[in-house]
Amino acid sequence: MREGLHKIVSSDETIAAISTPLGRSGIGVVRMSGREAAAITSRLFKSNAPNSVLEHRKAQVGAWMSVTGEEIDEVVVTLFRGPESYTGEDVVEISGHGNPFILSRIVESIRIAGARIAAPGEFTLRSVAHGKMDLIQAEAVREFIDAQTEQQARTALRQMEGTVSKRIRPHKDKLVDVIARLEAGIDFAEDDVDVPDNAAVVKAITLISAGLASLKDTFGYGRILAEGLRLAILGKPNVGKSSLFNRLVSADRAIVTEVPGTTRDVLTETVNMDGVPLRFADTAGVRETEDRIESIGVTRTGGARWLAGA
Ligand SMILES: Nc1nc2c(ncn2[C@@H]2O[C@H](COP(=O)(O)OP(=O)(O)O)[C@@H](O)[C@H]2O)c(=O)[nH]1
Ligand SMILES: [Mg+2]
Repeated sequence: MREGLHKIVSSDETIAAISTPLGRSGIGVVRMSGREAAAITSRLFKSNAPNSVLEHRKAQVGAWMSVTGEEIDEVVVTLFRGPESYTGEDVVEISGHGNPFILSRIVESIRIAGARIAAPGEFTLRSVAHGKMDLIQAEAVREFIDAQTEQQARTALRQMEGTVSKRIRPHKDKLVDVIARLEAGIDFAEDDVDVPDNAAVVKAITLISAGLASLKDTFGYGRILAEGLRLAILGKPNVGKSSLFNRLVSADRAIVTEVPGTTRDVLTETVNMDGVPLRFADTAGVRETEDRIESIGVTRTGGARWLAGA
């Protein structure tokens, strides 16, 4: 797989992108990765310290210039020499001021100097291609960034650090071993090589399969933790759905009255329950109605059933 990814990732190209959200903040980071990263930095960055050279993991303060020699921002630049970097290639992190317009100008200067704009997830893709992390860990990076609760963050962090990969590896190694034995059996069928007997192969696969099944059992919980649960409150009108919803989300979100058919839209609210994000949906309830607006709500309640995965 790694060989395959290597083909997708052309290491000839140096990529750059803004790595922090597009908003105003104290600092904003532009990241650049690839063969030309250090050379482009030497060309566009003027360190405040005279005669300074770019060094692995050493932060330097200075001016980031446009290709025409105009100062764009005062920045801190850090070089990470491959393979000791996020992507495994030379990486330069440029911390400028958190202004999207300024950061875009920095990226543009890098592009003119020979890099191209990175596609979403491309830094992580390169990291996988260069064996810095596997796909399971790459997925965890996204989950970690998306985490909304402490529990989610903790789980994603463990996965990012390779806990899940370590649990899968033994199964994979055993499978590769079976494949190797089978292929040897085919390649040397006519020679006098010890060919594994079918019973032994079946036994090995059965064992692997059982191991994978128990691993799969932990997947459901992991997925709930990562994605949260969606839960719709369904029932006849005026039975107290909205009251229950308000209690569950600890807010006066839905209007409660003694008049049946008060709720007409699907209301949703997410609460953190022991680290699992629970998304509750209050619905119009299920009934035949003459009221045009309520009937739209009732139709949406049908949609909410799907939302709850029921
Ligand atoms: N007696 C009693 N009334 C309730 C209870 N929960 C809600 N109600 C009342 O029932 C009426 C309908 O409640 P609501 O939450 O709007 O029901 P929904 O139509 O299912 O959303 C309101 O007048 C509430 O005050 C309960 O547990 N006991
Ligand atoms: Mg209601």
